[in-house]
Formats: sequence, C-alpha cells, structure tokens
Amino acid sequence: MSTSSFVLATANPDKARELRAILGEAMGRDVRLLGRPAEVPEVDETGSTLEENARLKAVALVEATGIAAIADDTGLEVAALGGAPGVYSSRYAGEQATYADNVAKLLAELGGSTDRRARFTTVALARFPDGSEVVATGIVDGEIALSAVGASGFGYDPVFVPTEGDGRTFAEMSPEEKHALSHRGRAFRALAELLAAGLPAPAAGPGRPAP
Ligand code: ITT
Repeated sequence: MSTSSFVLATANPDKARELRAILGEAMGRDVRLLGRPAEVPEVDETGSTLEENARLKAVALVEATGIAAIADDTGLEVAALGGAPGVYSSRYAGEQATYADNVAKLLAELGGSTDRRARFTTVALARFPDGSEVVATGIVDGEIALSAVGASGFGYDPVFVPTEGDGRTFAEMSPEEKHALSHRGRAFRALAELLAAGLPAPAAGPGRPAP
C-alpha cells in the first residue's frame, strides 16, 4: 500500500473531527487526510451491516475522487431493546432526526429498565482504487445513563457511560479521554496498524468484524 493520501468519506463533521484527531495521533505525518468534496452526493446506507455501509461510503468516494478513501460506520446496540438502534442509529427517531431526538427516543424506549447495557461498534474501512481494502473493528461496552449529561462529543455521547471509565458519560470527557476508550479510537488505531504493516484485509480473525 503506497498511498498516503486518503479522502474521508464521512459527511458528518463531528465524525471527521474525531477521525482527524485519532488518525493524526496514530499515523502522524505518514498520512494526508482530505475532506469529503461537497459536490459528492450523500451515500444511501442501504447495507444491512456496519461493514457493508462503511464499504458503500468508501467505494462512492473512491469512485468520485480516484484516490483511496477512509470510511466508518458506527452503531449503538442496546441489549434491552434487542440490539436497536444498531445500523439505524443515525435515523432512530426518523430520517431528519437530530442527535437530541435520537437520545430522547432512546431514553423513552428504555424507560425505567434496570438493564441498561449498551455497546458501540465502529467498522473502519480503507478502500483503494484497485479495489483492495483494509478493515478493522472497535468496540466499547457501557450503559445508558438515566438522563443526558455533558456537552462534549456528539450523537449518543451524553447518555453513554463506558464500563472502563469512571462513571462519566462520553459527553463529560475531553476528546482525548473519549478517543482512548472509544469504539472509533479502537477501530482506527487498529486500522492504522494494519495500514502501516501494509497488510491486505484478512479473510477472518482479528481486524474483521464479528459475524
Ligand atoms: P456518515 O455516514 O456520513 O459517516 P453518520 O452520522 O450517518 O455519518 P454513522 O452512520 O456511522 O454516521 O453513525 C450513526 C449515528 O450514530 C450518528 O449519526 C450518531 O448519532 C451516532 N454515533 C456515531 N458515532 C458516535 C459516537 O462516537 N458517539 C455518539 N454517537 C455516535
């Protein structure tokens, strides 16, 4: 893999900011990250898995720009809701839902449930113009808080309390604290290691999402 320039496939500025911080730290000067060109239409996330959706986004950007692309797809699975919102995390409260709408729906659906276990999973995918790929997964387990707390981060961060933390939600942490524990931090540090080693995506095993 000789490419050291990538276009970021995400249309979400909050995710782009996190990706630049995590990959900047993990890859330093080895990588140049270009923003998604505004004229590229938003990609329909029609896949049924995080990996399929990450691939759809990366392929669209490779086709539009001719250079390698980096994409991620992230889902929040809540045990008491049978794994919802999962791949529908961004549209949980409807197509035009805001972060606050999604958080409000999640808290309403969970109600007073004592089982508040939850998991964020990110599939990180680098796709090259020759069709080769590198894929890595990052997971963080936690619990859904009883109410939203904190103003950092984005999305479901105000209600997600990571198990390995100190009881604060992701939205109460600095970006560095969140990235050290987060699904996205883990997925992209693993992706950076695979890219540095120049490995193609393995058929199974570490670095691939669980079935
Ligand atoms: P792109 O597809 O353009 O990358 P997106 O916002 O649709 O942007 P995802 O499908 O990966 O990105 O994420 C789905 C939603 O999950 C996202 O809109 C947030 O509401 C939530 N989410 C993702 N990462 C999160 C994080 O680190 N913390 C909290 N919520 C997050």
